[in-house]
Amino acid sequence: MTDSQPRVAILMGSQSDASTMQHAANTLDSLGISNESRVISAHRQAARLEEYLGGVEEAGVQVIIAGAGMAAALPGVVAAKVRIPVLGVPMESKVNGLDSLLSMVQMPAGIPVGTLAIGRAGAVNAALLAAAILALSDVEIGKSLAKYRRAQADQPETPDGP
Ligand code: RP5
Repeated sequence: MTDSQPRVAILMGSQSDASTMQHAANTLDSLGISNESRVISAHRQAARLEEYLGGVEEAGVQVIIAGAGMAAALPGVVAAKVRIPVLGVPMESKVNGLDSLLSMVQMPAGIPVGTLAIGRAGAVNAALLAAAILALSDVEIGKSLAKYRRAQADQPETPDGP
């Protein structure tokens, strides 16, 4: 979902991260939370990232979700530049994503990144955590989140497959 004032920004280091990070966008969409996605590498497009982050808080973004693989520097670099919460999603890259996870989670004290699980689970949960943060001051998002949790709890007990 994109509109003129997204509340959550989803950043990723490469087009190759897009299929994983789409799960974050889909989850935010299902909760009715406006979001925008941008591919901006911390290494390859450092100047573009700095320019984007310079205006992102004033534009109304309240949480940033950043996905990256390999050196996985993007969430940490983003967190160094903004005051709003930054949630990191490690991509399944070279060593099943363990390299990305360990890189991302090892932030020095003072600049936090809320690092989630590797891959799809992390992308979905980053969106749900962003929703929970926004729900602290937005009753409607709180209701959407409660509905999502109820639907999950009401899933059938019987397996679909053979
Ligand atoms: C990281 O390097 C990106 O986040 C991506 O996960 C990884 C590989 O990027 P590509 O070489 O596929 O563009 O910066």
